[in-house]
Amino acid sequence: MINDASVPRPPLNKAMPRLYGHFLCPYAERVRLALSARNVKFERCEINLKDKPQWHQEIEGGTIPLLELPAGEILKDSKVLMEYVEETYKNQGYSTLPPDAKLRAKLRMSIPLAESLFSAWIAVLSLRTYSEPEMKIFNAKLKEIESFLKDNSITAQFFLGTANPTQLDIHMYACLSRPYFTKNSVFHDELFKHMHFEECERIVKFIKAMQARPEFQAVLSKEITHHEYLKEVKTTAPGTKVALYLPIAH
Ligand SMILES: N[C@@H](CCC(=O)N[C@@H](CS)C(=O)NCC(=O)O)C(=O)O
Repeated sequence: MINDASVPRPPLNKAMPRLYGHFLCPYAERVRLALSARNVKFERCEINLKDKPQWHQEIEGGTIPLLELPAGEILKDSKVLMEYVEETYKNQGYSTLPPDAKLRAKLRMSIPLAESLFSAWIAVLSLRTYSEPEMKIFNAKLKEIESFLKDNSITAQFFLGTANPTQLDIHMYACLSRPYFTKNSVFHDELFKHMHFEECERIVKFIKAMQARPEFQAVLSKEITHHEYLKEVKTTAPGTKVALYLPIAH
């Protein structure tokens, strides 16, 4: 845990890869899920993005997630890292890519849909309070994703109808869970009540299915952490960004 700027860089872990991230970061969570799908043992190193050490700022501009390999190379960017994990640990866990090339193309074509929902959510949260135009855009995206699930998933659980989650599920989860975490949070009345999750039973089922996967239990971002963060966000001015801080409940 890198709680503040004074913490020195930990020595290289020669036994396993180390993932620099943060409990709340949706990009780091994607990588943790991809590693867990492939049953990879890795070390977690959570960094306080509000008070970054110099050494972290010097690696790839102080972003997360970063994957430090046992030989010392550092890889960055969640999509790149997910692909790296998929290709490097072929013989363990399960693949997060469907075997059919057309389905893989569809998966890659559909990631922007998850990202557009996330952007719509950031616009909603940044206002701190209900605003019809932003919420309309968010709910339209939610509906589009619900229709995608209806049209593509026979099991009505994962996005491409697969038995195990794919990279699309991982992207979708990271983007859908954040707005869903406003349920029972300080933004419940202000925001959650205006989100049309009650009309999106497939999405809710999907979120719960991801949260129930045994291989993800140790690495999923927790509700308690999001609720604490949202409390902090509520005390700040609209439009300001609250850096992912430490320590935080987890
Ligand atoms: N494209 C990058 C985006 C990663 C990203 O935006 N990470 C945020 C944290 S969630 C970050 O490092 N922000 C730098 C900061 O807050 O100082 C990826 O997919 O990994």
